[in-house]
Amino acid sequence: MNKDRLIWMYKKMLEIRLFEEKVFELYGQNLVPGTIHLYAGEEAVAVGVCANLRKDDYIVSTHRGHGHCLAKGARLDKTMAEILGKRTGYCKGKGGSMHIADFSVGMLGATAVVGAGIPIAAGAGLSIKLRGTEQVTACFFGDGASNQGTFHEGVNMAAIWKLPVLFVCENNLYAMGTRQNRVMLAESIATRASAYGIPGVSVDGTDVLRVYEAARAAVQRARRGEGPTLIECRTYRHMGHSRIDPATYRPREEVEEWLRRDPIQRLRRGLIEGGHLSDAEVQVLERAVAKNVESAVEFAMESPYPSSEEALDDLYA
Ligand SMILES: Cc1ncc(C[n+]2csc(CCOP(=O)(O)OP(=O)(O)O)c2C)c(N)n1
Ligand SMILES: [Mg+2]
Repeated sequence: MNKDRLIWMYKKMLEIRLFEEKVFELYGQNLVPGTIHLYAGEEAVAVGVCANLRKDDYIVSTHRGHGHCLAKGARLDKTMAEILGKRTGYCKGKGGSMHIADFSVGMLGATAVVGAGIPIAAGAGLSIKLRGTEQVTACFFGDGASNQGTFHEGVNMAAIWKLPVLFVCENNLYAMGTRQNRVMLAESIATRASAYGIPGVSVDGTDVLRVYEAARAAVQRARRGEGPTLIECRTYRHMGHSRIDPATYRPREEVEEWLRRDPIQRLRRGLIEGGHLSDAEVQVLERAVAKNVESAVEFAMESPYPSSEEALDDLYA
C-alpha cells in the first residue's frame, strides 16, 4: 500500500482516539449532555473502510458513531461542538453525540435505534442505483444489530436488487452486557451472508490493513454493479458500553488480551518497522494530531449554546 495512505490511516485512527479521550474528559466535567458510546479499540474498522471511499460515497452510522464521522471526513470542531450541545455543531447542538450527520461528506447520520441504519443504507444504495452514479454506501452496525429484523430485511433487499452496499458488522463480542455467544449460535456473523446469496468475509478488525483489503474488494464489487458484501470485523471496545458502564461482566484476561491488540499501536509498530516513518517522524505527526484535537475542543468550548427561541427551528411538523 502506498505510504501516504498508510500515514493517513494512522493519523485518522489516532485522531479518533485522542478526540474521544477529550470527550471522555469533558463528560467528567459535566459538559456533555446525554451519554456517550466510545469507539476506542475499534478505530481500524471505520478507517480501514473509509480509506476506500470517495467523498461522494455514503456511510450510515450507529450510536457509537464518532469514529465513523471523523473517518469519513467530518470536521473535528463541528463534531466536538455538536457533542457539547453547541450552536456551531453539525445539528446546531440539538442532536448531540448520537445524531451527527454531515451530508457534505456523505455521512448520512448516526442513529440511536439499534439496527435502524441497515434499511437506510439499502435505501441509499437503491438511490445510487437509480441515479447510476457508481457511488457506494458503507453501513456500520454491531453484532447486536445483526440480530434485528432490519438486518434480514435490509440485507435481503440489497442482495436481490444488487445494491452497492457494504454491510460492515463491528463484532465487538458484546451488545451492552450480553455476550454474542449467549444470543446466537453461529460463531461468525459473516456466515449469515450465505442466507442472502452474497459474499461474507470475516477479518481481524484490529488490523487496519485486513479491513482495508476486505473493504476494497467489496467496494470494487459494488461499483461493478454486482451487489452487496457482508464484512464482519472482529474487534473489541476498550471501554464499557456507554460512559456509565464499568463493564465488570467481561473477564479481565479477555480485556487484557484485546488491549494488547490495540489497532493504533499495531499500525504504529508497522510504520516504524516497515521503514515508512522514523520514531521521530511519528512523534511529530502525533503532536500535530493532538494539536488539531485541542483546537477543536477550544472551538467547541468557546461556542455559544443555542437559545431557547431556536428550540423548535429545523424540526419537521
Ligand atoms: C431497537 C433498540 N433496542 C435496544 C436499544 C438499547 N441498546 C442501545 S445500544 C445496544 C447494544 C447494541 O449492541 P451492538 O449492536 O453490538 O453495538 P455495540 O454497542 O456493541 O457497538 C442496545 C441493546 C436501542 N437503542 N435500540
Ligand atoms: Mg457489539
